[in-house]
This record gives sequence, C-alpha cells and structure tokens, in this order.
Amino acid sequence: PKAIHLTAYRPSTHLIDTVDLHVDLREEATTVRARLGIRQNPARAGAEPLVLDGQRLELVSVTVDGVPLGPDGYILSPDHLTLPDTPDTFVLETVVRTRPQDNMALEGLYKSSGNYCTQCEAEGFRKITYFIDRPDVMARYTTVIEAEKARYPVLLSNGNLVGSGDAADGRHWAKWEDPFPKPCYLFALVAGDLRAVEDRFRTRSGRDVALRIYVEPGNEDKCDHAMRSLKKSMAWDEEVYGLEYDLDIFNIVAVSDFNMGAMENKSLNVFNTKYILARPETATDGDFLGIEAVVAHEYFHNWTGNRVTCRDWFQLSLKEGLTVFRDQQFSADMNSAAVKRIQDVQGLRTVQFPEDSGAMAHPVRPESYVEINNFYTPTVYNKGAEVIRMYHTLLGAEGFRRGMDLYFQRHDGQAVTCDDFAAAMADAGGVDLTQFKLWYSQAGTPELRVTGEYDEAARTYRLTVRQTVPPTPGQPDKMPMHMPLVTGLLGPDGKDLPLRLAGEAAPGGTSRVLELRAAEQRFEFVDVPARPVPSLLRGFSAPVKLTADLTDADLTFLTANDSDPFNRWEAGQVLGVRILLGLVADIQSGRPLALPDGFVGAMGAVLGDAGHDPAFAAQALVLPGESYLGTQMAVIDPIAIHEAREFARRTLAERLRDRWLATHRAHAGNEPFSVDAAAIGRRSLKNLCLAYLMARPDPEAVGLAIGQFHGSRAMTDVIAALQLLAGSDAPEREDALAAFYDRWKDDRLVVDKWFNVQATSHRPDTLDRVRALLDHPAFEIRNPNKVYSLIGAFAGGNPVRFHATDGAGYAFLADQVLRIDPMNPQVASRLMGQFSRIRRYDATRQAQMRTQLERIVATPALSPDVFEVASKSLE
Ligand code: B3K
Ligand code: ZN
Repeated sequence: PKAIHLTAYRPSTHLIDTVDLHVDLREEATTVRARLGIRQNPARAGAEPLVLDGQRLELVSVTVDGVPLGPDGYILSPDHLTLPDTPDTFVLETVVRTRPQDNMALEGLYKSSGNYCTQCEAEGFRKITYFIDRPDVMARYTTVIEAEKARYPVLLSNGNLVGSGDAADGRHWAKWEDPFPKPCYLFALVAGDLRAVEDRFRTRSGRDVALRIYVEPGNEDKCDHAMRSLKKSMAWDEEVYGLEYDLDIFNIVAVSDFNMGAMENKSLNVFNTKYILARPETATDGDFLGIEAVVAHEYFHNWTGNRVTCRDWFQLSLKEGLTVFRDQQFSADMNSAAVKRIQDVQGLRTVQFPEDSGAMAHPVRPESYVEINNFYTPTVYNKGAEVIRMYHTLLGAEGFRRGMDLYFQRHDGQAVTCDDFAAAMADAGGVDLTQFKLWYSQAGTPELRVTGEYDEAARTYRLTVRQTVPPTPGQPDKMPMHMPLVTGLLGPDGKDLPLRLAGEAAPGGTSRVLELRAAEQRFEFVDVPARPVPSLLRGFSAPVKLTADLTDADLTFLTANDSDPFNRWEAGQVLGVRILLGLVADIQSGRPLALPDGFVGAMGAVLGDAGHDPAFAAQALVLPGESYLGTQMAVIDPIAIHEAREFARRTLAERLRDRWLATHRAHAGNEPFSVDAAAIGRRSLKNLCLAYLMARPDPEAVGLAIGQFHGSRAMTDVIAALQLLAGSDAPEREDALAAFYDRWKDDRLVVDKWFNVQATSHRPDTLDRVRALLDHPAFEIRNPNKVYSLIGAFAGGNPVRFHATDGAGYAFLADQVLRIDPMNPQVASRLMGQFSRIRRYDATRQAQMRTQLERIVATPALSPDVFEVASKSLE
C-alpha cells in the first residue's frame, strides 16, 4: 500500500453537480443506478481523463449522455473506472451490483440486524457506486430507494421525502431530495423494519422540525434521553453560536453493528445503539452522558462539518476537533463544568498522550497516511479540540464567537482547510496566529518546566517557563509553540492575589492568560505582598505536560484553596503521581512500601468534606490511573505501576475505612433516579467509596457490594458492584456474574457490559476467561461492540494482565487481529493501538511485541489498515 501526502493535493479534475441514485434492494443483490451531472473543473486546465473510485462493485453498464460505452470506452481496475475521453459537460450513467449482505467491513452499504444501512465516511461511497470519492466534490442528491415493503417498511435518505408509492411484487419506493450540496461521505440510506419515536423542535426563526429516532421494534422506550439531548443541542447551538437547523426533518437511526459511535450524515444521522438506547436499569451514568455528548456532537456537525466541510481528509480536525470542542462546551453547560473538564483531560492523558509518544504519533493535521480510517484518532479529535480551546482562550469567548461567525460567513457551502479556520480566527481577533499554527503540524506533547522566585525586598514574583517539544517519528527537531498559560497566584490566606505584571499601570484580574512563544520566557509580577503559590495552566489551558517546582506542601495548599476547580483537582493528582512513582521505584528496587501520612491525611480531608461537592470529591479521590502513570515514566513498568497503585488503594482503604463506610452509607439510600449532575456526583462518590472498601474485601465490604448488586435498580450501581465482585476472590463472584447474565441476556448492550467486566478483572486467570468467552453464545466476532467490550477492553483496559511477563496477552491480541482483519479491517486496526506503544516498554516486552508484529506483517492479504499500524510500530 502507498502513502498519500498532504503536499500532493490537487483540485479534482472534474466536478459533479448532481447525483440521481436509484437503489434497488433485493436479497440476492442490490442494483445501484447513478446518473451524475459532471463537468470539467475550471480549476484544472485542459481535458484530463475522468477517474472514478469504485470498490467491490460489479459493473453492469456505462453510458455517456445516453450513449452506451462498450468495454473499449473505459478502463476497469479493482479500484477505478477510468473514462479516458469525455465531453466538457455530460451526464454519466452507471449501473452496478453489490452484495450488502456479505459486507462485514461495515463500510459502504451493509446489513445490520436484517436492516440496510450505510457508512460512507471516509471512503465508503465508492463501495456503493462509481464516484469521485473526495470531500471537495459536492453535489445535490436525489435518491430513490426501492425494496420489499413487508421486510423494509421504512425507507430513508438525506433531505426531504418528495415522493413514495407501491410497486409491483409487494415492493415499494421512496424518493428523497437533499437541497444542500454535500460531499458523498455525508450520503446515507436506510431501509428496514424500524419504529420511530417522534418529537418536534421549533427553531428560533420559526421552522418546525420533525425529529425522529428510528430503532428496532421493542426499543421505543429507550429513546427519551437521546431525544431530550437532541432538543437541548438544537437550542444550545442557537443560543451559543446563533446556528439554526436548516431542514424540516432530522432523523436518527440506531443500528447494532457500527464501527464507531455515530455518523453525521446530512439530516440522517446513523448511530451505534450504544449512543441512543438508555433506561436507568440498562444504562450507566457514563452511558447517559455519552449519549448526550454524541447526539450533540453529530447534531453540531450540521454546521461544523456539513455546511462547511473539509477540502481533503488531512483537514479532518477542521470538523472533528472543532465539533468535539463544541460538544465539550455543551456538556459542560448541561452538567458539572468542572467534572467535565477533569474527565476530558483524563481522557486526553490516558489515550492521546500515549499516542503522541508512540509509533503512530502524528500532528493534528497529519502529513501523510496509508489508510485514512487510521487517522480518526484521539490526536485529531481530542488534541484537535484542545487546539480549538486555545483559540477560545487566546481570543476570549467573544473574539472566538466573532471568529466562528466570520468562518461561516466566508465558507458556508465550501470545502475548506484548517488554514481557512485559523485565518478567520486571526482576522476576527486581530491577532497573528502564524506561530500558533504549529499546533497543526508538530506532533508530540510539549513539555513545560516552570520555576518561580519570590524577591521579598522587591515584592516581585518571577516565573520562568521553558518549553520543549519531544521528537516524534519523522519530526526530530521541533520549534517552540504559541500557547496560553493561564496563571493565578495564591496568597498565604489561600485567596487569589490581584495580578500586575511589570510595566502595567494597575493590577487587573486574578487569572491571566500568559502567552508563551519562546523556548524560555520570564514573567514578572510586581506588588506581590508575600511569597505566593502559583496556580499554573488553569483549566488545563494547553495540552502539555507541566512540571513546576512546587513542594508537597504547596500542592496540598492548592488542593485546599485553588479557586480554579480543575487546578484544585490537578494539584492532588500531581501529588498522587509523585507518591505513586515513588512507590514504583521502591517496588523496582525491592524496598518496603509505605504511603506518606500527609497524603493519607489530605485524602481524608477531601473525603471528610465530600458532602459539599460529591461530584468533585469523587474525582479528587481517584488516584492517577495506570495508563497516565505510564506516560510519566521513561520506561513503562505496567506490573509495578499496578502493584504500587493497588498498595496505595489498600492502604487508603484501611486507614480511612470508617469514613469510606460512612460516606457510602450516607449515599446508599435509594433516591429516585435522575441523571442531573448532582445525582450523578452522589452515585459516583458512593461507588468510589465502595471501590475503596472492596480494595480490602472483608465480609462487610463484600456484603455491601452484594447488597448493592441485588438491591439497586440503577445500572450504574449494579455494574459498579459487579465489577468489584468480579475482580475479587469472594466466592459470591460467580453467582453474581451468572445472575447478571441471566437477567440481561436479551439486551445486547447490557451483555457488552458483562463481557467488559470480565475482561477488565485483575484476577490472574482473566486471559483464560477472555479466551473462553470468545466461544460464549452471546459473543459475536462480527459485532464491533462485542469485540471492543471483550478483546479491546482486555488489551486497553487491563494493563497488568495484557502486559503479563509471559507475553501471552500479546499473542492473544495478535491472534484476534488476524482473525478479524479479513472481515473488518477498521475494527482490527483499532485493536492494534496497544502495539503502537511498543517503544515505551522494556526490552523483553518490546521483543515479545515485535514477534507478534512480525507475524502480523508477514500475513498475506493483510488490510492496509492493519499493515500501516503494524509496519509503523516495527520501524
Ligand atoms: N465523522 C464520524 C466518524 C467517521 C469515522 C470513519 N472511519 C463520526 C464523528 O466524528 O462524528
Ligand atoms: Zn465528529
């Protein structure tokens, strides 16, 4: 497979203005007739051959302006249909046959639970018909779907329904017309036996929009939360960005077999059922929040992605980073903003930071790819969102909004680049963002080192900030980046000091956006009455690793006093990382372990105060995760990390036992279920207390877990208890797992949780159990959710077992990748993530992973997806 480079971009030779599709769905084969209005692109001089993309299509006929072409009129290859000689403007009609029922890759047109659906982003449309499959070719679509009426009563596509009727032999048809020109990756079609849950939304300017969520029969009672989330998203986008919905229909279809979360097809979003279906008994608080966020994300794409789209796939973060930022803002407004920010940063650190230091490290705008599906990554999405957040911080909320308005004013209806976005922000904000744009081209997580000096006589406080960006594959040397370092200073009383920088006439504010641009920079605060404790990188104002010369006492002071809730949490994490890495070092050199009293005291204080803000306490009492701890080590030692963290958890469990117990009890009453932030916060605190109690699973703790498992009707509580039981030696463990399966065996999404709980258990026999579960009747190798819940959860969510010293975890993963790749390359490739971190481990593990990677690349007919990750990991 060959790499494609950003620098090789050229406008398309031809443009397609109109697409008329006729899709005839039949059990033996599907026939697609496409009539395309094509012209030469004025942006390219001279007549050039027309090269259409097409994969796994059986070509039936080709006509140009109604005249059939014989086989010598075109050139057919496995990936292309080439017409060497065509008029300047013409109508091309092709007829092709496909077999969606055999499509296990879940890209293009395929079947899920007997229903037809499509997934075209990034390059799936070429599996439906011959086309110029690139996002800067935008056309108006009309789609006629024809199918058997009894089996497929619902026929959907983008835009407005403009006709429908019955046809011969018990068949029927529907005609859809989308007035908005769009790239083909936003095309969608659905045909199936589905039930709609309906609602309405009236837009600010008075447009009445029909909202429908289509699900398989029997799931109608699980759509309330998704529908509420959709209406909230629509209102929020009007209020915050002035953006209204632009059609009379907004449809969502939930399907069980879907490679990722959801897809923003114009007016016809297709969702993984995981991000739609929820009732308190079946879905956790995390599921409810995930649904709200993903429904919002896909809805927000209507403007950031659909109305303004990407010129090419290198610009993916243009729509994804921006839309993730928007959904993060939305969720922060709907729930606890502090908890949301903490969780987003945790996500970034546990998934994106490792990617940024691994074999697949790439900039937010990648420079090349072999398989574009490999670049729907945490870097493009989540680091991309951090980049947008930095514009917001640098320009301020109003400046950012002006930039967004200008972006839409300039580019509505266009396919554009990240440079166009940056230009709109720079022009609206009146700022120079040239250096800032390095965020799009330099990979790797920047590192900041900050030192502070207080001069008592001069009453000045000087911060010195040094930044470096580590080398990444293909990028040995980096330049300093432009970023906002939001800073405050706390006085001895714990209050924020008014801030005045040298040269300023008067103090202004208690939080400042310090702009970093150089490798080393100094900031001098004047009029500082006493030695302050600095609060740096407030709200995690840039996606960096920060080291500051703060003492344990400074950090404890910040955990008690910082007015910035993120930094109050973060100070505790920094302290936790210090202590845990100390324990790791002790384990590695065989020293006895002890948890400092001060740390136990600080945790006890947070716990004692938990009643004030349970949601925050639940975050502050969680020790830094194993994956994040790994990112803080030169060579990751997964076993020592796990042992250190478990030792700390057991010690805290023991030393604070009465308080965990009391706090658990205080929240254990069965309050009526609601998913507001306060209730979620109380449940997470309660379950955290139970987790600490179960770190020393004495009969009382086990009794509480069993009581909660059987007694609660909220899945959040049930699964938390089951997870703890499954990870323990308690003899009740197997009964609980069996009871859970028995209760929920007919609910596929809940069964996913059952697989996940077993795959992430720290018990030593977990790998054997995972292997055995592959043969469980409820396991489906073709269903991505099942694969992610069992195999993915084991590889990504159970470091101590996956990285077992005998290398069995690696061999297992490679076996599964090779088994899945021929069916579904995207899913197989996603499982490879852990292997791409190879160079972060010790020599033995590297050798073991290398053996598996070599076995993978030597396999014939490997997909480009898996080949790209495996070969880059071996470099
Ligand atoms: N845009 C889609 C992702 C498509 C992934 C293709 N492999 C969902 C989203 O980000 O909203
Ligand atoms: Zn998206």
